Amino acid sequence: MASAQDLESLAIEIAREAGELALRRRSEGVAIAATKSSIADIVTEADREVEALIRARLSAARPEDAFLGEESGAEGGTSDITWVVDPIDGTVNYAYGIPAFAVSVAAVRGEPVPGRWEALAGAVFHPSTGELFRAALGEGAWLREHRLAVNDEPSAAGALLATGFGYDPATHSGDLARVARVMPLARDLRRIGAASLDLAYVAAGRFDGYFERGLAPWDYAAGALLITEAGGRFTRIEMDDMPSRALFVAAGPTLFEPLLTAALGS
Ligand code: LIP
Repeated sequence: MASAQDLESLAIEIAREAGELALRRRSEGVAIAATKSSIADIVTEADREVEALIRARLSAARPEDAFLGEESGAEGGTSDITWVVDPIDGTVNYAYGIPAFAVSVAAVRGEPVPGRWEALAGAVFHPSTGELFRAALGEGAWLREHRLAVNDEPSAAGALLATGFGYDPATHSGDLARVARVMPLARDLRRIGAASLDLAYVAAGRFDGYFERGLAPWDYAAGALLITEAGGRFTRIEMDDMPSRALFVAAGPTLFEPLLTAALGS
């Protein structure tokens, strides 16, 4: 039975190799392969190639495990481990040449259903900076040899928050109303365009908090573990108007409840 640290080591190794491939393909020029949920929701040939590499490495190392990836979907396994993978998180940034994209690899235990699984290990690799954020359950979150900790001493100036918006224009008015409700808590707002990096930055204390609706499981599976292993709180709440487009909130213990209350609008 592999330990969480064994799974973390594999996630690190694969995320780094996958990220280096993504960076090489970016330098060679990026081709849009298709659109998905909307015309704005694109997939590049590199997304598909990088995910194929990750699947091949995982299948070779742990053939009994299940897989859930953004581009190739789900494949069952015979162990109780599922790998939840976003090969290039921040695909639009990647296509435009903005160096804010990451490879997110997580190993979860139990049902491969968001909210029901237990994350055991995760790695978020930012190829453009070489930063690799990693965590194993109960072993803390790390960047290189630096142990990560959320910022739990909000500034008198307010919180530095991050958010994102969905690909469906019909969701933007509700998302902007949420921003308006949250802004009284904030000194400023950042919108990187890659949830896994947003979450890694909350874990590292670079953001005080994060909120967004509509993330896919692969966007946050690794980042959520980084945050909880860095002393933060993370929640996924299904909203009445569209349960499939859950609200995600992450922050240090002090900011979490006020941020959640404002984001919910209750
Ligand atoms: C992206 C997320 C980002 C969100 C974007 C998109 P993708 O994931 O990481 O936070 O705001 O709309 O969902 O599509 O680049 O893998």
